[in-house]
Amino acid sequence: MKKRIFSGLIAACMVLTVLSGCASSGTEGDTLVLKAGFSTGASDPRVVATQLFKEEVEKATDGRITVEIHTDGELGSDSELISGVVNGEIDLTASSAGNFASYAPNVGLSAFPFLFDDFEDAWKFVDSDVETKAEEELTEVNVKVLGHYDNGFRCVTTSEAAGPVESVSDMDDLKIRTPENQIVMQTMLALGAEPEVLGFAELYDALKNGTFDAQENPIPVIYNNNLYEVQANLAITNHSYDVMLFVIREDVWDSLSESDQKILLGAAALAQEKDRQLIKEQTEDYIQKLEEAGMNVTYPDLDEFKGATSSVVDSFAGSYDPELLAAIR
Ligand code: EAX
Repeated sequence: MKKRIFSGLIAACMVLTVLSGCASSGTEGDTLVLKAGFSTGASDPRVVATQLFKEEVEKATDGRITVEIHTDGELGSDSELISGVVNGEIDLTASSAGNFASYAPNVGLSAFPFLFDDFEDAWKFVDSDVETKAEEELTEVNVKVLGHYDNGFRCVTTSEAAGPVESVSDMDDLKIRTPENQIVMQTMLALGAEPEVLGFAELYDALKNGTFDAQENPIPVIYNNNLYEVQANLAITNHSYDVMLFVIREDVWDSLSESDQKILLGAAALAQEKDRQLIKEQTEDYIQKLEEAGMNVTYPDLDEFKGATSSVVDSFAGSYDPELLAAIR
Protein backbone atom coordinates (compact mmCIF):
# COMPACT_ATOMS: atom_id res chain seq x y z
CA MET A 1 0.00 0.00 0.00
CA LYS A 2 2.75 2.41 1.07
CA LYS A 3 4.52 1.75 -2.25
CA ARG A 4 1.33 2.65 -4.23
CA ILE A 5 0.89 5.97 -2.34
CA PHE A 6 4.57 6.80 -2.86
CA SER A 7 4.47 6.13 -6.62
CA GLY A 8 1.22 8.15 -6.81
CA LEU A 9 2.98 11.08 -5.11
CA ILE A 10 5.89 10.83 -7.58
CA ALA A 11 3.45 10.89 -10.53
CA ALA A 12 1.59 13.89 -9.05
CA CYS A 13 4.85 15.80 -8.61
CA MET A 14 5.84 15.04 -12.22
CA VAL A 15 2.47 16.33 -13.51
CA LEU A 16 2.77 19.51 -11.41
CA THR A 17 6.33 20.10 -12.69
CA VAL A 18 5.21 19.76 -16.31
CA LEU A 19 2.16 22.01 -15.78
CA SER A 20 4.17 24.70 -13.95
CA GLY A 21 6.72 24.51 -16.81
CA CYS A 22 3.96 25.12 -19.43
CA ALA A 23 2.07 27.70 -17.35
CA SER A 24 5.19 29.72 -16.56
CA SER A 25 5.91 30.62 -20.19
CA GLY A 26 4.85 34.24 -20.58
CA THR A 27 4.01 34.87 -16.94
CA GLU A 28 6.08 36.33 -14.08
CA GLY A 29 9.43 34.68 -13.47
CA ASP A 30 10.66 34.26 -17.07
CA THR A 31 13.90 36.11 -17.82
CA LEU A 32 13.98 37.71 -21.27
CA VAL A 33 16.65 39.57 -23.25
CA LEU A 34 15.23 41.94 -25.88
CA LYS A 35 17.74 42.61 -28.70
CA ALA A 36 17.27 46.11 -30.17
CA GLY A 37 18.92 47.29 -33.44
CA PHE A 38 19.28 50.78 -34.98
CA SER A 39 20.81 52.11 -38.21
CA THR A 40 22.13 55.30 -36.59
CA GLY A 41 24.68 56.20 -33.91
CA ALA A 42 24.19 56.20 -30.14
CA SER A 43 23.64 59.98 -29.98
CA ASP A 44 20.59 59.78 -32.27
CA PRO A 45 17.40 60.57 -30.26
CA ARG A 46 15.86 57.19 -31.19
CA VAL A 47 18.76 55.47 -29.40
CA VAL A 48 18.78 57.89 -26.45
CA ALA A 49 15.03 57.31 -26.06
CA THR A 50 15.40 53.53 -26.21
CA GLN A 51 18.13 53.76 -23.56
CA LEU A 52 15.44 55.32 -21.32
CA PHE A 53 13.03 52.50 -22.34
CA LYS A 54 15.74 49.99 -21.34
CA GLU A 55 16.28 51.62 -17.92
CA GLU A 56 12.54 51.77 -17.19
CA VAL A 57 11.87 48.15 -18.19
CA GLU A 58 14.88 46.75 -16.30
CA LYS A 59 13.98 48.78 -13.20
CA ALA A 60 10.30 47.78 -13.27
CA THR A 61 11.09 44.07 -13.74
CA ASP A 62 14.12 44.00 -11.37
CA GLY A 63 16.27 42.98 -14.32
CA ARG A 64 14.09 40.02 -15.27
CA ILE A 65 13.60 41.64 -18.69
CA THR A 66 16.74 43.30 -20.11
CA VAL A 67 17.29 45.25 -23.34
CA GLU A 68 20.48 44.95 -25.46
CA ILE A 69 21.04 48.02 -27.70
CA HIS A 70 23.00 47.68 -31.00
CA THR A 71 23.66 50.84 -33.08
CA ASP A 72 25.32 52.00 -36.36
CA GLY A 73 23.72 49.30 -38.47
CA GLU A 74 25.61 46.57 -36.56
CA LEU A 75 22.52 44.32 -36.90
CA GLY A 76 21.72 45.55 -40.44
CA SER A 77 20.24 48.44 -42.43
CA ASP A 78 16.77 49.82 -41.68
CA SER A 79 15.12 47.34 -44.06
CA GLU A 80 17.21 44.46 -42.61
CA LEU A 81 16.29 45.50 -39.04
CA ILE A 82 12.61 45.50 -39.97
CA SER A 83 12.82 42.10 -41.69
CA GLY A 84 14.72 40.94 -38.59
CA VAL A 85 11.67 41.77 -36.46
CA VAL A 86 9.34 40.19 -39.01
CA ASN A 87 11.26 36.90 -39.06
CA GLY A 88 12.11 36.89 -35.36
CA GLU A 89 15.89 37.55 -35.42
CA ILE A 90 15.61 40.98 -33.78
CA ASP A 91 13.18 41.89 -30.98
CA LEU A 92 13.03 45.72 -31.17
CA THR A 93 13.82 48.49 -33.64
CA ALA A 94 12.74 52.03 -34.52
CA SER A 95 12.68 53.03 -38.17
CA SER A 96 10.96 55.53 -40.43
CA ALA A 97 7.35 54.46 -41.08
CA GLY A 98 7.96 54.52 -44.85
CA ASN A 99 10.54 51.73 -44.42
CA PHE A 100 7.68 49.41 -43.34
CA ALA A 101 5.63 50.12 -46.49
CA SER A 102 6.82 46.97 -48.29
CA TYR A 103 5.11 44.92 -45.51
CA ALA A 104 2.10 47.17 -44.94
CA PRO A 105 1.41 49.52 -47.87
CA ASN A 106 -0.75 51.95 -45.88
CA VAL A 107 1.95 52.64 -43.33
CA GLY A 108 4.09 55.67 -44.05
CA LEU A 109 1.36 57.80 -45.60
CA SER A 110 2.34 60.55 -43.15
CA ALA A 111 5.47 60.99 -45.33
CA PHE A 112 3.53 62.66 -48.18
CA PRO A 113 5.26 65.96 -49.06
CA PHE A 114 4.43 69.11 -47.08
CA LEU A 115 1.57 67.45 -45.17
CA PHE A 116 2.22 69.12 -41.81
CA ASP A 117 3.18 72.68 -40.81
CA ASP A 118 4.92 71.84 -37.54
CA PHE A 119 5.58 69.07 -34.98
CA GLU A 120 2.32 69.58 -33.07
CA ASP A 121 0.37 69.23 -36.33
CA ALA A 122 2.29 66.04 -37.18
CA TRP A 123 1.95 64.49 -33.70
CA LYS A 124 -1.82 65.12 -33.76
CA PHE A 125 -2.03 63.04 -36.95
CA VAL A 126 0.40 60.33 -35.86
CA ASP A 127 -1.48 59.84 -32.57
CA SER A 128 -4.82 59.73 -34.41
CA ASP A 129 -6.96 56.72 -35.35
CA VAL A 130 -6.13 57.32 -39.05
CA GLU A 131 -2.49 56.35 -38.32
CA THR A 132 -3.63 53.45 -36.11
CA LYS A 133 -5.77 52.17 -39.00
CA ALA A 134 -2.84 52.56 -41.42
CA GLU A 135 -0.68 50.42 -39.09
CA GLU A 136 -3.25 47.61 -38.65
CA GLU A 137 -1.68 45.42 -41.37
CA LEU A 138 1.61 45.29 -39.41
CA THR A 139 0.21 42.74 -36.93
CA GLU A 140 -0.08 40.31 -39.89
CA VAL A 141 3.72 40.44 -40.31
CA ASN A 142 4.68 39.96 -36.64
CA VAL A 143 5.13 43.68 -35.93
CA LYS A 144 3.59 45.30 -32.83
CA VAL A 145 3.88 49.11 -32.62
CA LEU A 146 4.93 50.19 -29.09
CA GLY A 147 5.15 53.91 -29.87
CA HIS A 148 5.82 56.69 -32.35
CA TYR A 149 9.26 58.23 -32.27
CA ASP A 150 10.06 61.20 -34.48
CA ASN A 151 12.88 61.55 -36.99
CA GLY A 152 11.92 65.13 -37.86
CA PHE A 153 11.27 67.01 -41.13
CA ARG A 154 13.53 65.90 -43.98
CA CYS A 155 15.80 68.50 -45.64
CA VAL A 156 18.16 68.32 -48.64
CA THR A 157 21.96 68.48 -48.36
CA THR A 158 24.37 68.73 -51.30
CA SER A 159 28.11 68.48 -51.96
CA GLU A 160 30.44 71.39 -52.73
CA ALA A 161 30.49 70.30 -56.38
CA ALA A 162 26.69 70.11 -56.70
CA GLY A 163 26.29 73.57 -55.16
CA PRO A 164 23.50 74.92 -52.92
CA VAL A 165 19.76 74.38 -53.54
CA GLU A 166 18.09 77.80 -53.81
CA SER A 167 15.12 76.77 -55.99
CA VAL A 168 13.49 73.66 -57.53
CA SER A 169 15.65 74.04 -60.66
CA ASP A 170 18.73 73.31 -58.51
CA MET A 171 17.27 69.83 -57.87
CA ASP A 172 17.42 68.97 -61.61
CA ASP A 173 19.34 65.71 -62.25
CA LEU A 174 20.72 65.76 -58.67
CA LYS A 175 21.99 62.24 -57.85
CA ILE A 176 20.37 62.01 -54.41
CA ARG A 177 20.40 59.10 -51.95
CA THR A 178 17.09 58.25 -50.26
CA PRO A 179 15.95 55.55 -47.82
CA GLU A 180 13.87 52.68 -49.23
CA ASN A 181 10.77 54.85 -49.04
CA GLN A 182 8.60 55.10 -52.14
CA ILE A 183 6.96 58.40 -51.13
CA VAL A 184 10.31 60.10 -50.53
CA MET A 185 11.61 58.74 -53.85
CA GLN A 186 8.53 59.97 -55.75
CA THR A 187 8.92 63.38 -54.08
CA MET A 188 12.53 63.62 -55.29
CA LEU A 189 11.48 62.53 -58.82
CA ALA A 190 8.73 65.19 -58.84
CA LEU A 191 11.42 67.76 -58.00
CA GLY A 192 13.50 66.62 -61.00
CA ALA A 193 16.19 64.79 -58.99
CA GLU A 194 17.49 61.23 -59.54
CA PRO A 195 16.86 59.29 -56.29
CA GLU A 196 18.68 56.05 -55.49
CA VAL A 197 18.28 53.85 -52.39
CA LEU A 198 21.22 53.09 -50.07
CA GLY A 199 21.28 51.80 -46.49
CA PHE A 200 21.86 54.61 -44.00
CA ALA A 201 25.00 53.04 -42.45
CA GLU A 202 26.77 53.23 -45.86
CA LEU A 203 25.68 56.81 -46.56
CA TYR A 204 28.58 58.75 -44.96
CA ASP A 205 31.22 56.94 -47.05
CA ALA A 206 29.10 57.13 -50.23
CA LEU A 207 28.90 60.93 -49.83
CA LYS A 208 32.60 61.14 -48.96
CA ASN A 209 33.66 59.29 -52.14
CA GLY A 210 31.24 61.23 -54.35
CA THR A 211 28.93 58.30 -55.21
CA PHE A 212 26.06 60.74 -54.50
CA ASP A 213 25.79 64.52 -54.95
CA ALA A 214 23.15 64.75 -52.25
CA GLN A 215 21.00 63.14 -49.61
CA GLU A 216 17.96 64.18 -47.60
CA ASN A 217 17.41 63.72 -43.87
CA PRO A 218 16.15 65.69 -40.87
CA ILE A 219 18.44 68.23 -39.15
CA PRO A 220 19.09 66.00 -36.09
CA VAL A 221 20.15 63.05 -38.30
CA ILE A 222 22.48 65.31 -40.34
CA TYR A 223 24.17 66.60 -37.19
CA ASN A 224 24.17 63.48 -34.98
CA ASN A 225 25.66 61.34 -37.76
CA ASN A 226 28.27 63.96 -38.87
CA LEU A 227 26.94 64.30 -42.42
CA TYR A 228 28.06 67.95 -42.35
CA GLU A 229 31.61 66.60 -42.73
CA VAL A 230 30.80 65.29 -46.23
CA GLN A 231 28.09 67.74 -47.39
CA ALA A 232 28.74 71.46 -47.93
CA ASN A 233 25.18 72.78 -48.32
CA LEU A 234 21.89 72.42 -46.41
CA ALA A 235 18.56 73.55 -47.90
CA ILE A 236 15.73 73.87 -45.35
CA THR A 237 13.07 72.16 -47.47
CA ASN A 238 11.19 70.22 -44.71
CA HIS A 239 9.74 68.30 -47.65
CA SER A 240 8.60 65.19 -45.72
CA TYR A 241 7.67 64.54 -42.10
CA ASP A 242 9.38 61.36 -40.91
CA VAL A 243 7.54 59.53 -38.13
CA MET A 244 9.37 56.49 -36.76
CA LEU A 245 7.67 53.34 -35.55
CA PHE A 246 9.14 51.88 -32.36
CA VAL A 247 8.24 48.20 -32.74
CA ILE A 248 8.56 44.80 -31.04
CA ARG A 249 8.11 41.27 -32.38
CA GLU A 250 4.42 40.46 -32.04
CA ASP A 251 5.19 36.84 -31.03
CA VAL A 252 7.38 38.07 -28.17
CA TRP A 253 4.73 40.64 -27.19
CA ASP A 254 2.01 37.93 -27.13
CA SER A 255 4.20 35.74 -24.89
CA LEU A 256 4.39 38.43 -22.19
CA SER A 257 2.11 38.56 -19.17
CA GLU A 258 -0.39 41.43 -19.07
CA SER A 259 1.62 43.16 -16.34
CA ASP A 260 4.84 42.90 -18.38
CA GLN A 261 3.00 44.29 -21.42
CA LYS A 262 1.86 47.24 -19.26
CA ILE A 263 5.48 47.82 -18.16
CA LEU A 264 6.71 47.88 -21.78
CA LEU A 265 3.92 50.23 -22.90
CA GLY A 266 4.60 52.59 -20.01
CA ALA A 267 8.33 52.61 -20.77
CA ALA A 268 7.63 53.16 -24.49
CA ALA A 269 5.39 56.15 -23.69
CA LEU A 270 8.22 57.77 -21.68
CA ALA A 271 10.69 56.98 -24.47
CA GLN A 272 8.36 58.48 -27.08
CA GLU A 273 8.07 61.72 -25.11
CA LYS A 274 11.86 61.88 -24.65
CA ASP A 275 12.46 61.28 -28.36
CA ARG A 276 9.95 63.91 -29.47
CA GLN A 277 11.34 66.51 -27.05
CA LEU A 278 14.92 65.88 -28.25
CA ILE A 279 13.99 65.98 -31.95
CA LYS A 280 12.04 69.24 -31.56
CA GLU A 281 14.86 70.88 -29.57
CA GLN A 282 17.57 69.66 -31.94
CA THR A 283 15.62 70.75 -35.04
CA GLU A 284 15.45 74.27 -33.56
CA ASP A 285 19.03 74.39 -32.24
CA TYR A 286 21.10 72.39 -34.68
CA ILE A 287 20.83 74.58 -37.81
CA GLN A 288 23.15 77.03 -36.08
CA LYS A 289 25.51 74.19 -35.13
CA LEU A 290 25.57 73.01 -38.75
CA GLU A 291 26.41 76.56 -39.90
CA GLU A 292 29.18 76.71 -37.29
CA ALA A 293 30.42 73.36 -38.64
CA GLY A 294 30.79 75.06 -42.04
CA MET A 295 27.55 74.22 -43.88
CA ASN A 296 26.08 76.87 -46.19
CA VAL A 297 22.36 77.00 -45.22
CA THR A 298 19.73 78.15 -47.75
CA TYR A 299 15.96 78.72 -47.36
CA PRO A 300 14.36 77.99 -50.75
CA ASP A 301 10.85 79.26 -51.57
CA LEU A 302 8.74 76.31 -50.30
CA ASP A 303 5.65 77.33 -52.31
CA GLU A 304 7.59 76.38 -55.43
CA PHE A 305 8.54 73.01 -53.84
CA LYS A 306 4.93 72.41 -52.72
CA GLY A 307 3.65 73.15 -56.23
CA ALA A 308 6.15 70.78 -57.83
CA THR A 309 5.21 67.92 -55.47
CA SER A 310 1.43 68.40 -55.25
CA SER A 311 0.86 65.44 -57.63
CA VAL A 312 2.82 62.91 -55.51
CA VAL A 313 -0.29 61.84 -53.52
CA ASP A 314 -2.11 61.10 -56.82
CA SER A 315 0.70 58.80 -57.96
CA PHE A 316 -0.16 56.53 -54.98
CA ALA A 317 -3.92 56.52 -55.60
CA GLY A 318 -3.87 52.78 -56.32
CA SER A 319 -1.71 51.70 -53.41
CA TYR A 320 -3.37 53.31 -50.41
CA ASP A 321 -6.75 52.71 -48.79
CA PRO A 322 -8.95 55.41 -50.43
CA GLU A 323 -10.42 56.31 -47.03
CA LEU A 324 -6.94 56.97 -45.64
CA LEU A 325 -5.94 58.98 -48.71
CA ALA A 326 -9.11 61.06 -48.35
CA ALA A 327 -8.15 61.74 -44.72
CA ILE A 328 -4.70 62.84 -45.91
CA ARG A 329 -6.12 65.12 -48.57
O1 EAX B 1 17.56 58.49 -39.81
O2 EAX B 1 17.79 56.18 -43.87
C1 EAX B 1 17.37 57.30 -43.58
O3 EAX B 1 17.57 58.32 -44.27
C2 EAX B 1 16.59 57.40 -42.31
O4 EAX B 1 16.25 58.73 -42.03
C3 EAX B 1 17.43 56.72 -41.26
O5 EAX B 1 16.55 56.15 -40.32
C4 EAX B 1 18.35 57.65 -40.59
